[in-house]
Amino acid sequence: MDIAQLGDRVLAGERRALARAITLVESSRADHRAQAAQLILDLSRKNDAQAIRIGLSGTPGVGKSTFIESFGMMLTAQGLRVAVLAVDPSSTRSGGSILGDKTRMERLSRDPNAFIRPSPSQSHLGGVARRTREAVALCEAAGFDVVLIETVGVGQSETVVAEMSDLFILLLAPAGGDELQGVKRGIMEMADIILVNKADGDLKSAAMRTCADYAGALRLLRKRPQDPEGYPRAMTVSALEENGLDKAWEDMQALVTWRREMGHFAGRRAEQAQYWFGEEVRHGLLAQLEREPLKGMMQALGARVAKGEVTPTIAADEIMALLGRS
Ligand SMILES: Nc1nc2c(ncn2[C@@H]2O[C@H](COP(=O)(O)OP(=O)(O)OP(=O)(O)O)[C@@H](O)[C@H]2O)c(=O)[nH]1
Ligand SMILES: [Mg+2]
Repeated sequence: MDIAQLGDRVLAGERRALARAITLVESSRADHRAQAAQLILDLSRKNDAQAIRIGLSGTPGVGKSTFIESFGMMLTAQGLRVAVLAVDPSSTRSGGSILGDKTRMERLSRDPNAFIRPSPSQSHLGGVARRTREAVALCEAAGFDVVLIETVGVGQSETVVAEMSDLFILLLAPAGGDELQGVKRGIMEMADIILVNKADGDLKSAAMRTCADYAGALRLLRKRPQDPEGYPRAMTVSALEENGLDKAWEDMQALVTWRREMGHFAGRRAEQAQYWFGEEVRHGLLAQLEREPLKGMMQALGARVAKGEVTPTIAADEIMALLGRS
């Protein structure tokens, strides 16, 4: 495969080249990894277009797919090009994976200004995440104005998506009671905008109450340097009736503009690059333990530890010494 040529076609915004490039970065074959790394490097040198990367998280059924379809259609109607990617924490999750969802996002998937890419099926979140991050960079190089990265909110996936996004949006459903739906504090602290969805019909007043509760909770959080006055904020939307989406987009743009002017936008991307560097190193070290010769040595030393012939600490030091040398 001619990597330089593939890169040029991605830069020209060719969808088939983009799809092919994403397949390349998703491959775990060593030769593909090397080509993918070259491709990403080439593109990072040649491309200076910046998309707004929007991470979107929410529990199953909250309306992520419906929101992405409505919100995406609104953006393409404004002449913007929209890419949709997903980070799936598990390959076996029930409910709609974004692939099954292509049917649900029927209008958007037929829109020539939209590009929808299902999540790579892999059980290891870290592996999927690293590749999705590269897929984001590819979409950006292909000239998409907005890249939406969806994740269902379980485990570590929100953190991973927040680390590849300029904006992190939390989608919530109207709560029955007055409890804060058990959204973890750590997740709240990552959110730039909370959208309480389904603010329509019978659910409207519950949505408004829930929104007020979350607005209150957000005000209690420690102020972050990357936020202007009034952010992070909570608002109601109806993905189904397409209400409040224009306002949500306006607020997202205002936040991005402010962060760009204040240097937080570039600053955050720089921090994220460091985060992913650390992740790659950690992942690489762990991968060494799964390969020979270290794999066999781990087993042999493990057996000796079990028999009491060597202490866990000294055995671990032996492995660490080998890692240092390899
Ligand atoms: N009333 C109302 N229902 C909605 C709204 N948005 C989504 N729904 C409904 O909620 C259900 C779940 O919507 P989805 O968009 O599939 O939710 P999701 O978050 O993608 O769900 P998973 O993919 O399973 O995680 C569907 O029956 C939607 O029609 C809304 O704004 N108002
Ligand atoms: Mg869905």
